[in-house]
Amino acid sequence: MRISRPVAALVGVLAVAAAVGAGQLVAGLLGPGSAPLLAVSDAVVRLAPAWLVRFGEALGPERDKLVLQLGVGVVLLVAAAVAGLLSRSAPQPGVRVLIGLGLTGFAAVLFSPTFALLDLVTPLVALGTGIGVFRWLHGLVSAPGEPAADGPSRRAVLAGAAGGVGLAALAGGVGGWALGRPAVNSRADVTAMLRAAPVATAPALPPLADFRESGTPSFLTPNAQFYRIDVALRVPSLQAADWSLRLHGMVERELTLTFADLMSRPLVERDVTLACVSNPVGGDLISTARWTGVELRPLLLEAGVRPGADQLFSRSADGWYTGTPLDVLLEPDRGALLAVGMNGEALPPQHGFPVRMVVPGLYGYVSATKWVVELEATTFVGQQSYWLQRGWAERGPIKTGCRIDRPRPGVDRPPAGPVVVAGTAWAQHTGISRVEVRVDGGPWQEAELSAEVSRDTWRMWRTTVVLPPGEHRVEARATDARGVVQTEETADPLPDGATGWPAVVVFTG
Ligand SMILES: Nc1nc2c(c(=O)[nH]1)N[C@H]1C(S)=C(S)[C@@H](COP(=O)(O)O)O[C@H]1N2
Ligand SMILES: [Mo]
Repeated sequence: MRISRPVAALVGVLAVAAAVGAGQLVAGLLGPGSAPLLAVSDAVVRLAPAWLVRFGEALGPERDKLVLQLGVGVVLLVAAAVAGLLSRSAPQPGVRVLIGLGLTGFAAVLFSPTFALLDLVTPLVALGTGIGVFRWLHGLVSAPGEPAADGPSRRAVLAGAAGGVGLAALAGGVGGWALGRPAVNSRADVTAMLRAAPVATAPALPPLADFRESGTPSFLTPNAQFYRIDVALRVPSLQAADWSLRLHGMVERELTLTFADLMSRPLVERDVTLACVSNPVGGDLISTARWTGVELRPLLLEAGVRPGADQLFSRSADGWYTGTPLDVLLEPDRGALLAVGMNGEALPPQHGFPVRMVVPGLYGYVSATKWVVELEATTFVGQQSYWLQRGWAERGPIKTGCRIDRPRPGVDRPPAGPVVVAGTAWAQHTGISRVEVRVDGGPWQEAELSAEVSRDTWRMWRTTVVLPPGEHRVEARATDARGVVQTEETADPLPDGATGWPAVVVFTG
């Protein structure tokens, strides 16, 4: 008997839903790296052309990930319906489609950068569930003749089966999500450890570290507002107790550190402004935190980096990887950290719990590895980092820059007369010595600077300009502590960071 089209499609969709639900449940037990759906989305990110990934980054780290997962979900839904529709008479064609989908998930898990052998169980369970449910439902709806007169109608049997499978799939998905949730307790423990630990604390912030009342950001960015950039579709949920870091490669002595080893080393606190290379002029992919952590340089010295090594390659639990120039990390006063704390608490999951790298003066993409689990002394010739492979520069020193935070174009419409212009400026690891503002291409006027906290952090500025009624273009430029003025030449973020003087158009009236 031929199954009607809608019923056939429903059988396919239910079978795939059951497969995904089973996969999520097993992934919750075995680890997120084994979830086939996630692995497929992840593979899409890895194989996507650079322009697509950049576009994704422009959408914002949360939205692009959601869009990608939805896209994969829609493709899967269509494939599931097709599997059903091809099987209106016999189950075999649909089963073949399911096997195709299953193999895709299998391959994605197998070639995932975080692959472990046990992870293969998940796509196998998902595939087995999918085929089993498909065959069972198919048999149910294509059985010849009506069921016994006193039994439930075919429609009722089908509705019952559909509801049951749907609910089981949902329960599997929710169960897997709950099992795989980030290590909440472990974070609370680390926060408590940090509060009790002997930390060489950073000095208290001076009273005028920011000009918030004039519209600048706060000097320290609250963790919830700290910009976020990464390619992790699912935040790794490592427990601190399970974490370890291997330092190996071109070194005299390989080191392996557990979280307890790390915490037993001298802990320091350091204010550092992190910036993303893809931040456009005027953008907000820049934030500052008070990081607590262990100095990286003594660890490198202990391991004994061999001559010839010029890159410290770092890998994260989610399979991302980058390379940091070793000469920078080995500078006696660079102050690179393996950070465990951020503004007085354990790192938030999205910012690298339990351990990340922080290197003052370098863009995040070459230095700020979150969820770091491996460090390898190597050469730039020998290994290429994730973003280098996608066209970004090898070394990523942060370029001197500034941003105008007030007035906000299109939002603030100050009355003609004196208008406060305020913002932030940065030249990490060098420091800011001057910020100037000009109106409509007129003479530069020097702005007041906030108290300097450290040369590794941003510095706020403000000044008052007199604006006649009408439209005005306000520009700013920063000068670093060596006297070098930020370049006027405009450049795109790709390949090594945007440049140009920020400008806002203001209407007074
Ligand atoms: N594991 C991992 N670490 C990563 C990234 C990533 O994609 N994966 N992105 C880097 C980039 S490009 C930046 S700008 C910083 C951002 O750190 P944040 O999200 O804590 O602000 O993290 C870096 N560390
Ligand atoms: Mo970045």
